[in-house]
Amino acid sequence: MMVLTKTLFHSKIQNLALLLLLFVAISNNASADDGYRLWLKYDRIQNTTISATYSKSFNFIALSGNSDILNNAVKELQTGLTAMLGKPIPIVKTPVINQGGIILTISANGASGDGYSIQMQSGNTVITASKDAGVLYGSFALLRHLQQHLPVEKVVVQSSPKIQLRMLNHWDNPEGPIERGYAGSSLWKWYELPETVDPRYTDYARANASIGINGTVVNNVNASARFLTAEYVHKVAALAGVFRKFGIKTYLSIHFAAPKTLGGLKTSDPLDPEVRKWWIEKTKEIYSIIPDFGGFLVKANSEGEPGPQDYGRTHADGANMLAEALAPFNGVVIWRAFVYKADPNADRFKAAYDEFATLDGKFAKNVIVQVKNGPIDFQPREPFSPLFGNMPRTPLGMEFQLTQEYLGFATHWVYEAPIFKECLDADTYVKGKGSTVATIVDGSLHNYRLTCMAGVANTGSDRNWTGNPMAQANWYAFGRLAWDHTLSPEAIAREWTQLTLTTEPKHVSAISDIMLRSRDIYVDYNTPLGLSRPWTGSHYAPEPWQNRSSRPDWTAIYYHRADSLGLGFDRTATGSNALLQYRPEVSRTWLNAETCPLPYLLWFHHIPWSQKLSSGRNLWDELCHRFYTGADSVLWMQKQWAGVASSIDPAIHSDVTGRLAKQYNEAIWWRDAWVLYLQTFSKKPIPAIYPKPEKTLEEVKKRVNVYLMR
Ligand code: BDP
Repeated sequence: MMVLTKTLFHSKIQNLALLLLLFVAISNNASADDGYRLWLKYDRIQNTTISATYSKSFNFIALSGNSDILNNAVKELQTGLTAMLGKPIPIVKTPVINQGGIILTISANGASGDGYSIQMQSGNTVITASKDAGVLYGSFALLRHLQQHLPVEKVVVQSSPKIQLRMLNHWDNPEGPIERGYAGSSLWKWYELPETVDPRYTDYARANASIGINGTVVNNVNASARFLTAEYVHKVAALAGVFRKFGIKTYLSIHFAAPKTLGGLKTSDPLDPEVRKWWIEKTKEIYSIIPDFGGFLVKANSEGEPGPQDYGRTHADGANMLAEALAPFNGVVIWRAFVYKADPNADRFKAAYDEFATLDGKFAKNVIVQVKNGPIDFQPREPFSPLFGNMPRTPLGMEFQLTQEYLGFATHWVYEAPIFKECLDADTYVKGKGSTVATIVDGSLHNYRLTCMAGVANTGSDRNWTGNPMAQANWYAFGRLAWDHTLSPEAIAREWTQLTLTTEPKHVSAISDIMLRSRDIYVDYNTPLGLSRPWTGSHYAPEPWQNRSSRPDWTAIYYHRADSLGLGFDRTATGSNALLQYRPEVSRTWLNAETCPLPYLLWFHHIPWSQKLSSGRNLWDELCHRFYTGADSVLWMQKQWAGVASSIDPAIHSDVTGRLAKQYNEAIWWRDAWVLYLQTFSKKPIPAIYPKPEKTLEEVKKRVNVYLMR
């Protein structure tokens, strides 16, 4: 009897345990997060003390004005607060005294431009701005504050963006694929537009507005003229109709030869009166359909795209022709400086400066020249572009790349804020110490009338927007830095983690640690000591042996210059002398191989294999050290990530776990590719403390080929 009871008892316990497991499984499943909500999660606040305090402070939302943007601000606050506090928040016309609520006001005395202030007055939280968009940004700032569970009274702030045009550049093609996109296909369903407007466009706009982004270029810089047809402009207008309700202007990339290809003219020469007329008419047509259209983004005479030089004209001639057409509508031309000619003797590093610096002061008032952060092409680490500081009379915009073209696509976890920040904080010395790139881009150094920061988007049709859920942080960080470039990568990492993943303090620190180290780890197993690899092929796995192409600067060997003597690109006076494009205060340390910081060494010097470096190791040993420790550090990332499992949504946790496992395997593969290839020149052994690669160089090469064939 006793035995039976015991058995029954045990089986009851087992059943209970099973039920509990089932409940956990169901609730886990119910909470399974597909990443769609990004950082706008508004999960119910579990901490009862915090929830109770917030509940007392937020009992209503009072709005006096009426506009789409203001209504969206109210809607966002209402949705966010209701979800976080689990109680309805009414919208009222007049604030209820001493009840605790949010008051949204427009006032000419509000913060300038798109800025906002948040103050506490008579127990209410008052958001004031001079423009509707400012109120929207202030509302998102308040929600961000609460999502981080910070004390209400600490929300008091006055904030204005440092950059006027804070834009995403989508490299989306009309048929759906995204150039260098790794998160599915285009968000824009051109085949459905304009009749069907996907609700996802609204969520896209919300996400952007929440981080201050106020412009979007919807199509690829390698532009199809199709976007200028009336049919497509109407499709774009449908998108613009959604975006403007969130303070976002819509822009188009244009095909410079459109007058010929679309308009049937004999030429697209920017000085031809018929061509000018064609652009004027086309621009008028666009504005008649999209009255608040932002302007044109242009890639011209670059990588085979047509441009003014096809007619012996300059970039300024081309830009000014478009500026003339846009000026009556306050539209802008964003003219890209990403150019490099197919010259076997040239150094691609120098190309943009050589073509643009002499045009300083020759651009019309509504032209911005958009410069990539580095002189080559979105490499994992590049020195800042020497154009910054050398065009004082031309507004220069910054172009960063969020999509991970050279950063391991959607597999490798690389937090990009340190890349952006490194460039923004770099000192150009053009007006003495403190002339940072940021002060040039924000217009304060040269008093630019127009300021712009663009991020090449990493979004796509994947449910979680960015493929790798951790890449959402790069979109987030870009927006936050475009608003305020003084924010630190660490502050942004912590903020994003709290909004998106967890508020558990230890885990916030652990995740931020991974994020902050991730770029250096990637550089170590991919392009250490200033190597770069912008060659054709997959743009994914390193293929340092790649030596054949239609032009030399589309091979790998052009960039690393490995030979029996050493490694690296000599850009001093004995080489291409590209360092001359920087101020002496900048180039001084870089010119000398002894003083050049190791992260930039091979950008500027051809270093003998046996040369001793400041680390105490010789070049070959230092390279091995970097490649091996870089790859091994991915194990650390995995361990760190495993340690936060308890506070991360299981679906997201296992997604990232899988990606990290792949990242580790690929880090080993990439390490081996470089080490085995470079060893054919250095003829030196891999230091004994490191395991020998399991594969031969030939085997590694085959693996890369197989990858490319997929
Ligand atoms: C390169 C990309 C290419 C872009 C080009 C650009 O590989 O797809 O079209 O930049 O920025 O990095 O125009």
